[in-house]
Amino acid sequence: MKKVITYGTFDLLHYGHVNLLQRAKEFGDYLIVALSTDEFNWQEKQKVCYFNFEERKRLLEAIRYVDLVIPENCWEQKVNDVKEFRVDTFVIGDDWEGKFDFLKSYCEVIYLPRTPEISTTQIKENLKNKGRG
Ligand code: C2G
Repeated sequence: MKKVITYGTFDLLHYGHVNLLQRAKEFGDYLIVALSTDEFNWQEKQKVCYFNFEERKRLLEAIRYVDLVIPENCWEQKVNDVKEFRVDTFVIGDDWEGKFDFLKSYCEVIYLPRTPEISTTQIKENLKNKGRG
């Protein structure tokens, strides 16, 4: 069984996220998503999520490409995750190009093109503008 892992916040889940998960799954048979916890998001990414960890986990678990959701508590857990889950391939969007090349000593590292024109920030902006009448 070929295992793939990816990491992210996945808040206000949108089709850009689903595109990433669908393409990530194509690299193997089993896709693990390490989902950033609320604490990690705030402390390390200064992100305040609309949906909390449990709600975001529930949404991800409903996606056909996702086989397991685990918490992402810190930047440093990736090597342990790859070893513990015997991961073959690490996949993430190319906004992170090069940032995780250190994992190449442990698994294949793939950066996939992001889906253009969609982001959680964009969604929030659009909703705010709509609210302005
Ligand atoms: N993504 C994408 N296209 C978009 C938006 C997001 O392909 N339009 C991808 C990102 O590149 C990432 C995944 O969807 O691979 C999740 O995006 P975020 O939730 O924004 O993830 P991020 O905050 O970048 O967290 O340790 C790694 C971090 O946890 C990654």
